[in-house]
This record gives sequence, C-alpha cells and structure tokens, in this order.
Amino acid sequence: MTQRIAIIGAGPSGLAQLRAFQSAESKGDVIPELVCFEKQNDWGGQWNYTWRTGLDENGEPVHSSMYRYLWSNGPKECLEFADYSFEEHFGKAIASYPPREVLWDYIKGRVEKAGVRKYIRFQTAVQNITFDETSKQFTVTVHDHNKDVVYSEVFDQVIVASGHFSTPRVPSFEGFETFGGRILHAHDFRDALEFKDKDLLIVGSSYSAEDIGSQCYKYGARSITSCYRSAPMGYKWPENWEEKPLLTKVDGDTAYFIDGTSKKVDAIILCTGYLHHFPFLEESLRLKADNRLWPLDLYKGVVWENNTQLFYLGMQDQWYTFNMFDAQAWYVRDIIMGKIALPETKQEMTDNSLAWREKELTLETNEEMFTFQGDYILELIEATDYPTFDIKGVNKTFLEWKNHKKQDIMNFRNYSYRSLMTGTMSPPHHTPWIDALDDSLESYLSNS
Ligand code: FAD
Ligand code: NA7
Repeated sequence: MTQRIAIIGAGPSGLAQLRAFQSAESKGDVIPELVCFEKQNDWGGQWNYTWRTGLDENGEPVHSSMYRYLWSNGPKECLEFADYSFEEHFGKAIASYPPREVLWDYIKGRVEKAGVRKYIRFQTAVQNITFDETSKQFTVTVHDHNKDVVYSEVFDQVIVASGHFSTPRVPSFEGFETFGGRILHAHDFRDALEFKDKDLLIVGSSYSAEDIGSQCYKYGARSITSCYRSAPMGYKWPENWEEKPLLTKVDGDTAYFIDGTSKKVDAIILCTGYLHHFPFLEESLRLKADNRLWPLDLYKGVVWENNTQLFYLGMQDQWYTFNMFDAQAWYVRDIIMGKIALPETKQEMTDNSLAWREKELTLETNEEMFTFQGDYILELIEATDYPTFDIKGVNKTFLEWKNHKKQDIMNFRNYSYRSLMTGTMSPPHHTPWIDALDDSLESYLSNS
C-alpha cells in the first residue's frame, strides 16, 4: 500500500511541506502520495488577500487577517527562502519591506517552479480528523465545496499547517453593547481609509496594534489612542497618537482607562491576538497553545508527542517565518521518509521539549528571543539537506530592524539590508513608506 500523507492548508507552511517532498523527489527519492487540502480557492494562506470578513462564499470562516496596504512588518531578508532568493524570483534586487502582493508573488514563484499545485485540492475544507488505534491510520473528512460533497479518506500521516493567526481572541469590555461606533477585531480590519478623520481606539500592544495604528495614521485618522494590558509599545509616536494603560469601560462614545483618564472615540479595534484553534481535530490530537516561542507537546517544535504520525508546522510565535517553516517541513519530511529517527520513548521527546521550554522561560530581551528561534532553526536544518544559511546574519538584521523601529517607528521601512542568501545589498525603495499610498506590485517594482 502506498503511504499517504494529508497536509492541512496551502499557506507558506503547507507549501513548504510540498516543496520539501518535491525537492527529495527531484534528487531521486520515491516520495509518498501527497494530498493537500486547502479551504480557500487559491494558495498563499494569509497572503491571499480577501475583502471578505466573517464567513466566506462557502460559509467557512474567512481565513486571512491581512488587510489592504499591508507591507512586510520585518525585513524580507529575514524570511528569504534559502533555496529560492528574491533576486531569482524578481530578476533583480528589490527593496527590503515589500507589500503583501509582492510577498505573495514570491511565495507563489517557488511552488510554481516546483510544480506542486497538482497535489492541492482547493475549496476543500477539512472538517474532522480521527485516528484509529487498530489500523494506525487517520480518517480525514472534508467538505469539497466545488461539488458540495462531504467525503472521507484514510491517511498514514497528517501534517497540520492551518496557521494560528486566524481565529480572533475577542475580549469584551463594559459598555461595548451600547457603544455608538464600530467595534471590530484586527482579523476583520481591511481598509485604513474607513478610519480617516476618525478618533480611533486600539486595544493591544503587539504587532497588530502597532501596524494597524500606523496604517490608520498614514491614511489620515484624526487621532489614535492605543492601550496596553502588560506593557506599552513605547515607540516615539506621532503627535496625534497617545499610549495609555488598559481600557476599563466605555460609556457612550467615551473610553475610560485604568489611570483614570478618558478619551472620546469613534471606533475601537481589538488587536488582542488569536487563538490556536483546530476544530477539525479529535481531542487526543489537538494542540493547545498560546502564541509563544515554545508550545509544549511538540518534539522539535513539530512532532505531536502523543502520536508521532501527526505533525504541526508553524505553530510558534514568529520572528522567523518562511525559512523556519522550510526548516520544519524538511525535518518532518525526513522523519516521514525514515531518514531521521525519533527517540525511542515519548519521555525522551518530552524531556527534549521541556529543556527548550525552560530556556524559553529565561528569555527577556528581543535579541534573546530571536536568537533562541534561530538556534532552533539551525538545529533542524543541520539534520536535513535544506540549504544552510547565515542565521547569525539574520539575527543581526533583526537587531538592526528593532533599532530602526526604536529610532523612528514611521521610518523603519525605509531602510535596506543585505541578503543573507545572495550577499546582494537591497536598493532603497523609490518612495518613503509614509508617502507610498499605492501598495501594488507594479508600483513597488517600478523605478519611480
Ligand atoms: P497561514 O498563512 O495562516 O495558512 C494556513 C492555510 O490553512 C490557509 O490557506 C487556510 O485557508 C488553510 N486552512 C485553515 N484551516 C483549514 C481547514 N480546516 N481546511 C483546509 N484548509 C484550511 N509574517 C511575515 O513574515 N511578515 C509579515 O509581515 C507578516 N505579517 C502578518 C500580518 C498579519 C495581519 C498576520 C495575521 C500574519 C502576518 N505574518 C507575517 C505571519 C503569517 O502568519 C506567516 O507569514 C504565514 O502566513 C504563516 O503561514 P502558515 O502556512 O503557517 O499559515
Ligand atoms: P499577539 O502578538 O499575540 O499580541 C496580542 C496582544 O493583545 C498583546 O499585546 C496582548 O497583551 C493583547 N491582549 C490579549 N488579550 C487581551 C485582553 N483581554 N485585553 C487587553 N489586551 C489583550 O497578536 P498580534 O495580532 O498583535 O500579532 C499576531 C501576528 O499578526 C504577528 O505575528 C504579526 O506577524 C501579525 P499582553 O502583552 O499579552 O498583555
């Protein structure tokens, strides 16, 4: 019987998995049968923009949380694929903070070249996955929305690559029921122009708060008030942006904060993060995790310790993204193909994970955190034939990026960095980010 692998999701992680297997096949290996289920009608995961919010055309929850005018929030040099450079894709060096469409194009370029689209069943949402202890196989039940048919198939291994920035964490605050303006979660934010000339309140102090606030500033919000639960973002904000401690309640159109201050606001965006949510997995298979660098129960960050026929990709909080998913996918491929042996007992795997977790708990600075993730990636790529790359150089780039943000949060995207894959220095972008209102691929790649 042919070994059958189910991959859930054709975002960057699922695509990394398909590319990993295709790479082995191109070197002469016989690979298992691959089926990738993707509920959207195209690949790219979060990077496949949709105007929709709520439910999609098939009644499935809309996956992507990305919005118009989104530009990479870190230098592209930190996420570059080691086997497919930006220069190879675009035929020239490009600037360091591409908008979403440019990154989507790059992601697609590698998998088009690899010819792996044939493995993907689009518009097919995974509904249920169970494991049979007797046959040692999974039954995967899906809804094929092309034909409106629900069917099940049996697989030997399952790789969950469904992402974890899609199901919003939505707290409520006193007075929300009667607030006069719009309240939404970052997952449903699409267009900053909606908030032009408005007084905006943002709850949260992480990436979404920073970037959605910056976008709304750029596209003409009258004022931005952001509030934090644990710690302020602490950047030097423009004059009309104020950071406050946490919201306590709203009354009419006035928001009250725990320091006793208040502010009249027109709209509230909850940038309060996402849930790891796997409604399609039976209880014994379901990862339970927060957005952190070392979720437990995953040996090497990918193998489900309770059932080593199940794998998860990309479930960590992400400094590194695309090349981390690659490192994980190559590693999972080699376990499945018998090139990497797992420890003999679950205890050994758990002990290994716990050692990483203990280290994670000691991390305090940003530098310690991305170095931790870089060390993890290096450990994975040293075990496979994924092209090794200059992780120390990437860490250095992360540090420069953080420093640029500290200097001027509205200016950091105007810097350029050197590719750690090709050694080429990126050119500056033709227009400062704050003035670049057109985020199209054509505009970004043009010379003026
Ligand atoms: P996703 O990209 O989430 O892909 C998961 C795929 O699984 C989707 O295609 C989805 O449709 C599919 N799926 C889910 N459930 C099912 C199901 N039941 N059945 C079938 N298919 C299913 N990263 C960066 O490197 N730089 C950035 O600038 C950046 N900005 C971001 C901005 C936002 C607003 C968000 C939310 C994330 C951002 N990220 C950024 C992180 C981003 O999550 C990763 O870059 C990347 O998309 C993660 O890839 P993934 O494949 O693991 O998950
Ligand atoms: P994150 O990075 O998980 O951050 C979530 C933020 O929401 C963080 O500041 C939390 O504060 C805050 N939070 C969560 N719950 C609450 C409540 N109940 N009240 C107030 N504040 C709360 O999610 P993001 O959406 O910013 O980023 C996710 C990805 O999207 C990221 O990787 C980017 O690439 C884009 P805390 O610090 O925990 O007190």
